[in-house]
Amino acid sequence: MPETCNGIDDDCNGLTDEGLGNTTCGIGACQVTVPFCSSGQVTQCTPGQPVAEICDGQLDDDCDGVVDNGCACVNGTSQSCYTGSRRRTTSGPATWARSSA
Ligand SMILES: [Ca+2]
Ligand SMILES: [Ca+2]
Ligand SMILES: [Ca+2]
Repeated sequence: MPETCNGIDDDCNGLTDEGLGNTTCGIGACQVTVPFCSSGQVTQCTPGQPVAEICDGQLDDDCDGVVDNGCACVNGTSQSCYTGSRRRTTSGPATWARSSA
């Protein structure tokens, strides 16, 4: 029998609930990875609590999928600082271009 999360060595290879992988939930700084199975039970994955965005150039602290949204521009960061209309070019590398409209 294939291994399932039940606390039993279903496939009789001497290991119990092995190879079932992990569960990941949440986004940004709230992302949590837990073992899929723990003590014979499927683990509930609870995302971390969002906090106010911190302008650290790295983490999506408030977990809305955007890093450092609402932060002022800082030299050396890759955040888009252009506040006018913008569009993504439809071919070539992913670059932002000033809209002609
Ligand atoms: Ca097994
Ligand atoms: Ca941040
Ligand atoms: Ca954010």
